[in-house]
Amino acid sequence: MRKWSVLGAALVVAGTVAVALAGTAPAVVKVTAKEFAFEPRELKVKAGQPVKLVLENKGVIEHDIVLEKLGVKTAVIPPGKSVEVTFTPKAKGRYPVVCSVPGHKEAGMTGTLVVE
Ligand SMILES: [Cu+2]
Repeated sequence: MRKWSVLGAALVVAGTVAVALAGTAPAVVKVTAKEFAFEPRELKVKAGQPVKLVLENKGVIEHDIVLEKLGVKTAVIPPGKSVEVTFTPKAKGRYPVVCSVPGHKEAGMTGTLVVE
């Protein structure tokens, strides 16, 4: 009986350390925007781990990146500039990514954030 409680306590401590480590190290995800696509189109991150999303505009007109279901939105940035936003996805799933400049989503500026 005693052995099991020691093992249980060790697991709880190990779990806490893992959560603490995940909490301190944001995953850096780089995305480029051009007319009219994001590269890459699919981004993979882990639930509960902070994400630093860096958008670089390699196009010739303004773009942004929006994950409406996660409440994430960057400023609209001009060509040659970049912008970053940090957030922590809590729940696993597939979240649509779009550029919110009128007409861009329809032209193909969409993608998916996969939270595993
Ligand atoms: Cu755009």
